[in-house]
Amino acid sequence: MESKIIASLDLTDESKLVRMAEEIGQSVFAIKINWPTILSLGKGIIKRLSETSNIICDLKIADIPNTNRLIMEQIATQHPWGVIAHLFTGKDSMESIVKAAGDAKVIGVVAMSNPGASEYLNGNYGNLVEDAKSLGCYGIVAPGNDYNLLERISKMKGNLKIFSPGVGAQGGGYNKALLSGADYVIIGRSLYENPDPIGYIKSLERK
Ligand code: BMP
Repeated sequence: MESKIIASLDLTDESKLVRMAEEIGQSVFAIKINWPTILSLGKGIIKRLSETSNIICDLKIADIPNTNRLIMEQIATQHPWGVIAHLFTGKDSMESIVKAAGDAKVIGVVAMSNPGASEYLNGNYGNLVEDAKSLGCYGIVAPGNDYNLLERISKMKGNLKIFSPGVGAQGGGYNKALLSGADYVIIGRSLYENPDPIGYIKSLERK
């Protein structure tokens, strides 16, 4: 069965990152990389890691349409499997990303896993999910450590896939996130800091 785990390899040391990607890349659905990795190693790391797994670039793009297009065009040259962008900047900003994404799947953020996300962002998930559907997103990001919110979001997701971080280091549980509606679970520190990452992946999938 295809894995539902996305390994968030938030590493800045190239040899450590490549070693880990080679070790786990075929055992997970995808590897997600974020700003620290791309700032440290350059965008060429996207293509390099694509030899090991599907790569999702977590850039949380959140600017005016023209700047979003310029960012997306740079990333599209590396042909990642997917890219994460914000939806809160409005429909025009997301439209511009989807248009420039080429083959990359666009995943929009509708709610986040950190405690402060409840101050401004998470109350607006309803509008953001509707925008993700109508603007051609492939999926959405919703927290895997807030089961109640995740369930509410999953009831309105339509054909969108839900990608859920917040599992492991941020307190969420792998099975609980899946039972609450996640299609894929994003796991960072508890996986890449584990001395036996493959054993950890297997232990999650066995439960
Ligand atoms: P960790 O499992 O180590 O907490 O990492 C989670 C990863 O998911 C990080 O790369 C973080 O930036 C990202 N993330 C998150 O934690 N919460 C969100 O709401 C959205 C994210 O992209």
